[in-house]
Amino acid sequence: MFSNKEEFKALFLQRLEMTYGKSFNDSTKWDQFHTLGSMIREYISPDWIQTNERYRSTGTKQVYYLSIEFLLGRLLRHNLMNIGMEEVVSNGLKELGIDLDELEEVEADAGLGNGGLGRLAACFLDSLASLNMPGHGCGIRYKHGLFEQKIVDGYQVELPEQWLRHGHVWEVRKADLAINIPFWGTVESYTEKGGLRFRHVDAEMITAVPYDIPVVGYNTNTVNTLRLWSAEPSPYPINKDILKYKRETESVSEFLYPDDTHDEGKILRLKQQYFLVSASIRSIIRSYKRNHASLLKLPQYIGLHINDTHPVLAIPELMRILLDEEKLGWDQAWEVTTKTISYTNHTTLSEALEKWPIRLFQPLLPRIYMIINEINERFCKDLWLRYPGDWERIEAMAIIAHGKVKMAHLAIVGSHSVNGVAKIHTDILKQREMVRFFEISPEKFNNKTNGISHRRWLLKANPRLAALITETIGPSWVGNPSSLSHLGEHLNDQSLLGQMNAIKRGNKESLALKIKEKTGITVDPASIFDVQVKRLHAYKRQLLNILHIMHLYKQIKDDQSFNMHPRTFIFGAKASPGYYYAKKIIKLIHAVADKVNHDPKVNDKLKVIFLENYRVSLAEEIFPATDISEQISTASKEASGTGNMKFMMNGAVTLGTLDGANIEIMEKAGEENIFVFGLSASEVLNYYQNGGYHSREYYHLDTRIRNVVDSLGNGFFPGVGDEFETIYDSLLMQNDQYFVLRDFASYADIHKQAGKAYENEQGWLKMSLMNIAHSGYFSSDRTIREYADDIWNINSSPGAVR
Ligand code: 26V
Repeated sequence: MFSNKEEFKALFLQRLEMTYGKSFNDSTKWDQFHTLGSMIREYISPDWIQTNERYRSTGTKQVYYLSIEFLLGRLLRHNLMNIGMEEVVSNGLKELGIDLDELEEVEADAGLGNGGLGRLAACFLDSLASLNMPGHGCGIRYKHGLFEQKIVDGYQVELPEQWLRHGHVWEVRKADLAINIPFWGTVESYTEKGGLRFRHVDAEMITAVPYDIPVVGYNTNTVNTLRLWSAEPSPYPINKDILKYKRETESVSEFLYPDDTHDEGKILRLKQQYFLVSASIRSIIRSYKRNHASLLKLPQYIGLHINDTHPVLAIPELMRILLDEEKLGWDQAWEVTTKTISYTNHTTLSEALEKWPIRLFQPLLPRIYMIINEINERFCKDLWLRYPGDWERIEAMAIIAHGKVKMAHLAIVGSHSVNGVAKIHTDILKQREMVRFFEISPEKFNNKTNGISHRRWLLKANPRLAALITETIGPSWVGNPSSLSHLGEHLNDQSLLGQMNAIKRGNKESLALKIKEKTGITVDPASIFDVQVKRLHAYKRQLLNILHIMHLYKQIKDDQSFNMHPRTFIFGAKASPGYYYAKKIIKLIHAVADKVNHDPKVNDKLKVIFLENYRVSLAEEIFPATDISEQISTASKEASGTGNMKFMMNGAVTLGTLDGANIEIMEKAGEENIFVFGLSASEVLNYYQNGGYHSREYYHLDTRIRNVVDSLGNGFFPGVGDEFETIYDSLLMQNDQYFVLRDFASYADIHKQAGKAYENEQGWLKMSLMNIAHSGYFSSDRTIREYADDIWNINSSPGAVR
């Protein structure tokens, strides 16, 4: 291929002209990006082949991470960095008059996820490959990733996302490895060697075609695989309206998270889930059988990890293969299955726990339903032996009850490991949400606090800070992020603090330019950049943030002597298309922004920015430019959060509740380096259990609260009428179920403290430094090592260092 700048340039020019049949001068940015991407993919290929060969020849155990979401973002710069060719390529391109930064912008984000869960999967793949661990991803190649958000007149409008419009340069289609997946039809029984057997007949087939994406480790020649399945019509003849069949088939991999508020959407979502697991497991077993005679040893060589309950049909699907195809008995099949499968829970919110109506499930997946039914009956029988007569308990724990299949129960019963994603989350699972399951199998439950790739979120996203860190403590932190702690030894190094300050200022200036370009609004890089970026959800309480901004606005207007360090509040958030309340909050943020940003009386103190279409590539520009990280979910509700870790690693100081991983951030960074406010999780859970909260009391007793809440409907926002009535009602009529008013006063107080702290520049920089220094724990490398040691039992299988 190429090993230096000159070779790179020559090959690049030759490739470009050969592929596109035009001269370099006539080429577009897209031609150039595609040429470069395909060169890098080919560069990676020999290592990809060798990695697979290495895993095969050593017979090492391999793990497959099954996930309905992978939020990869862009891959060009990431891959260049990981293969150590960033400088060669960047310099070579420069000599051709191409700016790599600009070329990078051509790549569409692979946005195959909603938020934290999907991005976690992407960080895990990065860590697995970088740690030379045999771990691969299995997902769906959605034609349209998460919708593109446009804001029109303050309202969110969703447009279909088009990441595949120009093709995806990193993928390799493997049509010869396609697999047919059966849906509908019936189950037939027959006897064989005296035993009763079952087969699924008259099914409608959907063909799953794999597209493989190489997952390149950092500074190693390990290249794992992310296999994404695309749904295509089956080539077999069928007695059906062919166009209708084609449409129905292709719809399976058309959209990420189709609207499932109606039956048709629910069926589609269930189809996606079975499509993913069935294609993945059939292909995994197919390659396993090339090297192994018996499926009984499967757990010794294969681990299947299910990322939340979406891929939980892996359990009955593996059972089906072992029973119907491999002809094992139930007990053997069950032992193999449970030893192979492990499960991560990512939420305790009851509305997010999947339950599928039998009336939809059974006709779509008749054999799978039968197997779940059998699992349920055997499980309930065991419970009966353990708790004779305790119907109430058995009903509550059953996998099938009240006409529904409870996917979380199936996941716990059918796997050998159940983990939460932060200490407090796992404790809540063990002590409350899943306490009855914990009682019968305590050994299954464990915690794996989430992590993020420090390579993507610090080394790549914030190269100047990364370089300063390396200059200060040496380069070992890249391979071993916990050694970032050595930064703590430089707490009094004025020059270091000064440089950190300059880097943050530079990053804020870049973001300010972006804000100007996107919104037309000028923000002052000397102001505090106070940021809340994440999905819009009531429990994440963007409402608390915006109500507090309204309060600040009123204070500045009403009180001439009021003084505060100027602030720029920045939001980024997508609301689920059918989530009416969340969309109202987006509108409210825009109404406040409109009022504040156009009021010259407050403008030297306050600006409110909403950055539309929040996604991975935008996040990479925001985290390095943030001073204050808003992590303000109602305590007990956010399982972990991972944005909180990205901010911390980039030197932002958390302002948050004691929820999710914020608690561990506080433990690591030190109480003096984080701003904590609000109810604790146990206080919240206590209110839910015993009552005692009356939001109206807070409204009546606190004039600040009354003022802002009244502003939602009293003409404060001209021309909006009763636009915000739903929000007003949620706070006062529905007793504010996320404790926004309850936490308002302490939130306002902590903001005052944070503002004051910021004015002490040295003090602030030290807080920032301590956050970076203790962020190494939150590298996904640490998380993945824990999964590898405690759950998967896999080892590092190193090739050579690049
Ligand atoms: C999904 C839904 C869907 C229906 C309506 C309400 C609702 C509420 C929450 C969810 C979340 C589903 C699972 C999930 O994405 N969990 C996130 O996982 C992250 C990675 O572990 C973690 O950092 C976040 O705290 C957690 O919310």
